[in-house]
Formats: sequence, structure tokens, C-alpha cells
Amino acid sequence: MNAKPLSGKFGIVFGVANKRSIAWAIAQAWHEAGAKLAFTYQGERLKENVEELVSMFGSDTLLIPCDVTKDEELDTVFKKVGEAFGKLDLLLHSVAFAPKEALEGEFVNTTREAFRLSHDVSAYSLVAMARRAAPLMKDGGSMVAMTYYGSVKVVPHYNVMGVAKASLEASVRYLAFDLGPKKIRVNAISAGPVNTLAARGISGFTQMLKHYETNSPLRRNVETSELGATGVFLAGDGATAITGQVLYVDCGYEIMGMSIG
Ligand code: NAD
Ligand code: 0WE
Repeated sequence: MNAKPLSGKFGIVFGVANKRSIAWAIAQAWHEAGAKLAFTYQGERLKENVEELVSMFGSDTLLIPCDVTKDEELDTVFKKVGEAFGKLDLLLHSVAFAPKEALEGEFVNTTREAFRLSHDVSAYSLVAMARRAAPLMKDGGSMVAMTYYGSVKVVPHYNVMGVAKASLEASVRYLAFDLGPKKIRVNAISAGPVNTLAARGISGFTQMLKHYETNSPLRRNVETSELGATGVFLAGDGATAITGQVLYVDCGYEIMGMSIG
């Protein structure tokens, strides 16, 4: 019996910016479960940060720059991963962006360019990754994307990100259908709010954490280690019949129809 549920598996992680990133929590959990990982980072600005974090895993970890809006960069990433690993089992999509102005005013004022860019970075990129990853997933595989409840209900100021997350979640379902015959599963984790770089600077975020603490059935916020554990579950043999799903990891907040405080 091998104690590590992901030993012998190879994975690629998109979306580590710093130690608070959800991608970092899931990567750590995948690593502890025995997976060997490659990482991408958005650009030079984040290189040193990610290099330092990833060095914890030893010197043989792959680290490749990738702006997910660039087809050429995605091509290079999967070419290098194919050369280094020979195959792939796991993929984490933990990438999102909308211009700051689009998350401040009213959704009705979303510009064509803000709409286009949000959907390109936050939703289309999963399709672009999946198409390149699938040929490397020779023994099947598991793809996991991060999403948020603002895709199905209006969360004030989440705006165009909510629309992009709806597109991401629908993409998860269509990819699950296409890739199912290859034994590749595609799922999303819908996380409750987490104080990351992407959440910082969003006005009212502290109140949002407080709101979840007061109103979720478990009366607390989700911890990143819990997102890591869900990531291991979805990647592993406990989830081999689960595909196309959005799994809420939000201390139960999503089931509520009325707030209590
Ligand atoms: P984060 O800032 O740590 O991660 C976001 C990542 O997206 C960063 O690593 C950034 O470099 C990357 N990124 C943005 N544009 C990119 C581009 N063009 N090319 C490549 N990478 C790009 O924040 P996070 O909160 O860990 O976010 C990760 C995911 O989790 C996102 O999809 C986010 O929507 C989702 N999520 C976050 C929360 C939350 O409350 N923090 C809740 C639910 C879901
Ligand atoms: O997906 C997210 C945030 C993603 C995000 C964050 C930023 C901030 C900096 C995307 N683009 C940007 N662009 C920037 O310039 N979350 C789930 C966290 C989040 O963001 C919110 C939320 C929640 C929750 C924004 C408004 C309301 C709620």
C-alpha cells in the first residue's frame, strides 16, 4: 500500500503569485500527496517570488513563465512539460483578472475591452490549457479550476468577474464532456473568500469575510489548507467518477437562502 495518494503523478500549476495564493496551497497539498509539479508564473515581476517558494520542493522543479493570454507561451509551457515529464496527470487553473475599474463601479458600465480581457484571462485560458494538456494525459487525468459564487448570484462589485466565472464553469462542463472518453476529468472548486493578493485592495473585503463568518453554517471562513485537501481529493482515486462539477468549499455559505446577521 502506498500511503501517498498522488505518488507517481505529474502536475502543472498555473496561478502562484505568492505564499497566500490558493494555487500555492493546492500545490503544497499535491506535493505532500506525492505529485511532481511544474509551475508557471505570469511574468518577470513574479519570477523571484515564485522561484523562492518553489525552491522548497528541491531544485528539479520546472518553473516556466506564462502569460495565459499568449498562445505561444502556452505552447512552450506544454512542450517543456512534455519533454521533462513525458506525461501529465494533473492541471490546476488558478488564474483570474479583471481591470480594477471593472470591479469598482456598476456592471452596466463594463467596457468591451474589460469584458474581453476578463474572459480571455479567466475563462478562455482553461480551454487553451486543456487542449494542450490532454495529449499529455495518456493515462487519463484531473483538471481543477478555481471559481466563485459570484458566477451564479449577484455579489455586488464582482461584476464582469462573475460573468467570466459563469463562462469558466460552463467551460468546465463542456471540457468534461469532450475529455471524458480519454478518462480526463474536469472540475471546479468554488471557494469562499480568501485573503489573497487578488482579494486585497477590493474595498469591503474585510466585511465580506465577516459576513461569511456570521452567516455560513460552519460560522467561519475557509482555510487555504482545506482548499488543498479538496484539490487532492479531486485529483485522486476518491473522485474517479466526478467530472464536470462545481464543488463548493465555502463552509456551507452557498446553501443559505437568507442571512441571519
Ligand atoms: P492570486 O492573486 O494569488 O492568484 C491569481 C493569479 O492569477 C496570480 O498568480 C496572477 O499572476 C495570475 N494571473 C492573472 N493574470 C494572468 C495572466 N494574464 N497570465 C498568467 N497568470 C495571470 O489570488 P487567488 O485568490 O489565489 O486567485 C486564484 C484563483 O482563485 C482565481 O481564479 C480566483 O478567481 C479564485 N478565487 C479566489 C477567491 C478569493 O477570495 N481569493 C475565492 C474564490 C475563487
Ligand atoms: O476572483 C476573485 C478576485 C479576482 C480578481 C481580483 C482582482 C483585484 C486586482 C480579478 N481581477 C482583479 N483585478 C485587479 O486589478 N475573487 C473571488 C475574490 C473577490 O474579488 C471580489 C470579490 C471577491 C470575493 C471583488 C468584488 C466583490 C467580491
